[in-house]
Amino acid sequence: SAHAEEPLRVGSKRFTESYILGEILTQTAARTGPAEHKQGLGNTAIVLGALRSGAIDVYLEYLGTIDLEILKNPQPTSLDAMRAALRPLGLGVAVPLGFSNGYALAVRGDAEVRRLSDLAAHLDMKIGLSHEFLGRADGWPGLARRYGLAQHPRGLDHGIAYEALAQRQVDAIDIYSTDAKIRQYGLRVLDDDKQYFPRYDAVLLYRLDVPQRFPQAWRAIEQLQGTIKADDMIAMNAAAERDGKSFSTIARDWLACKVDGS
Ligand code: PBE
Repeated sequence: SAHAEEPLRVGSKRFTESYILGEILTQTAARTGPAEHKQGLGNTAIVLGALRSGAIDVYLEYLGTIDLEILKNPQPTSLDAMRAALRPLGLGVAVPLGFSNGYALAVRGDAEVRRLSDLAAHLDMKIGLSHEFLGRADGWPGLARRYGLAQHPRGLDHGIAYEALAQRQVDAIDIYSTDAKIRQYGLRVLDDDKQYFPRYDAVLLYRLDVPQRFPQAWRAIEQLQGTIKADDMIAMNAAAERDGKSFSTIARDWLACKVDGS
């Protein structure tokens, strides 16, 4: 059993939204006791490793990522199936926040293509993809197979992908559906006309002993269920990337109006 003063440790991945949600979880837990945010640990594999080793207790993950990338299921499964597969690892899924943040491919607003299947006939298009998407089972390899795409994408840091697209260094990029820059750059998100991508609902991935070790923090965190809609998340991502607000300020402002104000 934990020492009374041991902090609840929250992790996050290395992109805007993950930092913000890590702050929201940490600040929520901090109202009940010590809490610590280990920010921007790395990609999915690294944050998962930190969770499994006990270096962190909880982080915000996405259902499709749990299903296809973490559990390596070849096809999307059910939430019950995911829970059953995670239990032997000492992990659980809970508290859907109320939005999903999915992968898609996007092009400049004046491009000819509208659907992912249109890409097959445009071999001249240069595709730039975030490094994790390039290698993931639910990323490029499966997408290329499903749609018969023969392009050779290059790896791009997601932080500079929108600028590279605007500068015409590439003609298509992978986007996260709650990225504020989709609207800001007037991009067209290509229709996934062969339903390749699964749902990526935002949920907590946590060590199963957390509710017993941190009962008050856990009850506080449970109150976040269903409270963040996609437009809220897009606005928070914009506050960071467009307005340059700090992740902790964005989280504090959101908690002040959403939780205290309701
Ligand atoms: N994303 C988009 C994902 C999956 C879809 C970047 C939010 C992630 O696994 O982090």
